[in-house]
Amino acid sequence: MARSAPAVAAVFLLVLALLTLGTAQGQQPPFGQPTNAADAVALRAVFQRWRLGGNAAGVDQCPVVLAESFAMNVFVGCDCSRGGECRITDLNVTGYKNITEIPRELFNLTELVSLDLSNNNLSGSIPPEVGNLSKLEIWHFNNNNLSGSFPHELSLLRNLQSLWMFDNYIEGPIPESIQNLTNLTDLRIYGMKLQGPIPKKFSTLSNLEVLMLGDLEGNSSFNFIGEWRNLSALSLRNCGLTGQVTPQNLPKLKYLDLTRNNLSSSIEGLLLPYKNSNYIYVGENNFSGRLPPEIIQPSLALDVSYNPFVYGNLSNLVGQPMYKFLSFSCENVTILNCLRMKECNRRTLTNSATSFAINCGGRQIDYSDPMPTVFSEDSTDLGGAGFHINTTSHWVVSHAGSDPFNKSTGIVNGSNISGTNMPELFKTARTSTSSLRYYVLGLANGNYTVKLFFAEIVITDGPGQRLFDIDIQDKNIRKDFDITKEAQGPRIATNITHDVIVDNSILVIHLYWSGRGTCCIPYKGAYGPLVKCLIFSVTRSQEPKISPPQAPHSDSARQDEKRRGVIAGIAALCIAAAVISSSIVYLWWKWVSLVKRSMA
Ligand SMILES: *[C@@H]1O[C@H](CO)[C@@H](O)[C@H](O)[C@H]1NC(C)=O
Ligand SMILES: *[C@@H]1O[C@H](CO)[C@@H](O)[C@H](O)[C@H]1NC(C)=O
Ligand SMILES: *[C@@H]1O[C@H](CO)[C@@H](O)[C@H](O)[C@H]1NC(C)=O
Ligand SMILES: *[C@@H]1O[C@H](CO)[C@@H](O)[C@H](O)[C@H]1NC(C)=O
Ligand SMILES: *[C@@H]1O[C@H](CO)[C@@H](O)[C@H](O)[C@H]1NC(C)=O
Ligand SMILES: *[C@@H]1O[C@H](CO)[C@@H](O)[C@H](O)[C@H]1NC(C)=O
Ligand SMILES: *[C@@H]1O[C@H](CO)[C@@H](O)[C@H](O)[C@H]1NC(C)=O
Ligand SMILES: *[C@@H]1O[C@H](CO)[C@@H](O)[C@H](O)[C@H]1NC(C)=O
Ligand SMILES: *[C@@H]1O[C@H](CO)[C@@H](O)[C@H](O)[C@H]1NC(C)=O
Ligand SMILES: *[C@@H]1O[C@H](CO)[C@@H](O)[C@H](O)[C@H]1NC(C)=O
Ligand SMILES: *[C@@H]1O[C@H](CO)[C@@H](O)[C@H](O)[C@H]1NC(C)=O
Ligand SMILES: CC(=O)N[C@H]1CO[C@H](CO)[C@@H](O)[C@@H]1O
Repeated sequence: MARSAPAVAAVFLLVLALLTLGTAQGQQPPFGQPTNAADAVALRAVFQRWRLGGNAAGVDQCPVVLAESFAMNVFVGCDCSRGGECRITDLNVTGYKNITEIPRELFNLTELVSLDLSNNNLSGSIPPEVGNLSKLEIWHFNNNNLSGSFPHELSLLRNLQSLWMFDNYIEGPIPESIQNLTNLTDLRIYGMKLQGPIPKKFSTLSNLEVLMLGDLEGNSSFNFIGEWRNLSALSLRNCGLTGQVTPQNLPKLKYLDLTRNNLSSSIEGLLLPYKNSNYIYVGENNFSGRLPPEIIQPSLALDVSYNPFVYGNLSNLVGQPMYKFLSFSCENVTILNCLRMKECNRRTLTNSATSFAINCGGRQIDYSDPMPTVFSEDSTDLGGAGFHINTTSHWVVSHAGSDPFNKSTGIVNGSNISGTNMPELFKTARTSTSSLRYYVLGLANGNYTVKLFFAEIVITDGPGQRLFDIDIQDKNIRKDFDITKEAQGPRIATNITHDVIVDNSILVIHLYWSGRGTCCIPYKGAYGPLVKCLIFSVTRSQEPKISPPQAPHSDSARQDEKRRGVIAGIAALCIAAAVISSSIVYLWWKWVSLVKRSMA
């Protein structure tokens, strides 16, 4: 193939940069050593199919490195240690949304040890020829559009150590044959359409360090955990797990996420063995019993919320610094007692604010236009799990979640937001890698219009994608919501409107991650929901009927029960990883009704 001098020079410079950075393989070839002819033919064919023509120039001489942006990368690495020619051992092509197929020629590169095709737009099913790549140790194809059933040929890849296949559309059962991959240290399968049960034989994967399974249909029981001495992160969110959790010997466990399953057993028995962990998320299950006080310590982010039978005493913790690490249902009486907000249900309409707003992740801002509104401050760092209560305005923000591999403060900044006449509000945001809930308490019962405002200020460049779900009043209103798509670009404000009925004086808005969207672009943990503003107002209904809020000691036990159920989980609901970045919650509350009332 003819090559122009500038192309050679460019490749040379890139190679130099790579060598200088020392990011490549241990066995760096001396520059200019030829690539094995068959490998070169195969790779050139692959690059032609992907129209990565510029890079094909370097195919005969390894390595090839091209970074078009921080997330769009092409890298070819070689092993030249055997007999003068280089075999291609590494291939990374990531971040190309115009790459939609896996060329068959790729499977001629049988010496591949590491193959990273994540964050492209690959579709169709995984070709059976993948079984030819028997030397693979790393195979990442997460964040694509692959479908079909779980590739059985995977079990031929006996040397696999790291397998990332999350966020695709692969369906069907998880095959038992994964048990054959005994060298696996890092297995991540979630955000797809797979069915449980999780094969019991997973327990034989004794080298696991990271296991992340999630979003499975059907039920699984907790019987696949082995003697995983090196396991540091275990995430089994939304896996349909039922029954008891049997205590396991996982001495290195630092991160445990069992959110949104149906597990029952004593919370004490579950937590105590892991009291030296850093993150424990076990919300939305059926655990029971007393929360052991010794587990509550500043080094642990804990979420035990929405476990109706768990109880403990929170009141002595409110106001303590450590309480920001907690996220759990309070004493089963009612959390309002613990939060000293008993009176909020008794608020009368005349005491109510005429408008109500929150500036998520930011300071208080007063607006007079388009309508007079004070955006309440919401800048508390909620750590890995926590909640903030505004007792004067009667709202609560609750967050649970953290990326196992990346700490984040939960608050991010952005700038240059267009499409809004309130750009000031879009400068900050609250983030959470799992779930974020906003509660507004003491509302007059009636029909409300909720308006949610968004703008993507984190994933503003390149191929990263944020997808999250939105529930209002426990009802899902959006699945895989994509702000950038909705707004037709990053840094552009958008909004959605939804009508709800408030019948127990509480409005709950829940934003959560359900396993989809990129995990690591532009940085690890940059996934999950993001919200700018919420506006509440009574609907445009002709004559909104405002019923007085229930008194706390209502005769209606059922009503009380319902309220307790909702409030008790006040702090967490860590359903999934929610990055609420750049969020402003703008609660415009009862404005219409009050205007109507005062006019009447
Ligand atoms: C791939 O390998 C097969 C034989 O194993 C060969 O027939 C074919 O030409 C190769 N294709 C490329 C593009 O290398
Ligand atoms: C994908 O985009 C890159 C530029 O970013 C371009 O070089 C390549 O030719 C495109 N590939 C396809 C298949 O269109
Ligand atoms: C290639 O991909 C592997 C697996 O994701 C990664 O560990 C490695 O750092 C990447 N190499 C380069 C040079 O991008
Ligand atoms: C991914 O590929 C499909 C075709 O398979 C195309 O319709 C879609 O627009 C592509 N996605 C992106 C983000 O480019
Ligand atoms: C996934 O691929 C299908 C075609 O197989 C296409 O219609 C769809 O748009 C793709 N989805 C995305 C998100 O690119
Ligand atoms: C697994 O890892 C061990 C030690 O690194 C290695 O000797 C072995 O070849 C690998 N492959 C299989 C299939 O066990
Ligand atoms: C792989 O695991 C299955 C059980 O799921 C077993 O029947 C099969 O013999 C194993 N294959 C190999 C090659 O060991
Ligand atoms: C809280 O629940 C536990 C167990 O269900 C029960 O024993 C206890 O009496 C309850 N406490 C209160 C104050 O209701
Ligand atoms: C609660 O919100 C009001 C504005 O609505 C604000 O003035 C007050 O400082 C907030 N309180 C706390 C504790 O954040
Ligand atoms: C909400 O979005 C619509 C377009 O979808 C826009 O016309 C409207 O001005 C937005 N509302 C606010 C208050 O920004
Ligand atoms: C609230 O909405 C429901 C159904 O959406 C309707 O039946 C009811 O009349 C509405 N109430 C008011 C006060 O507008
Ligand atoms: C050389 C080699 O192993 N080729 C195999 C690649 O995979 C296909 C499909 O599984 C097989 O048919 C080939 O024999």
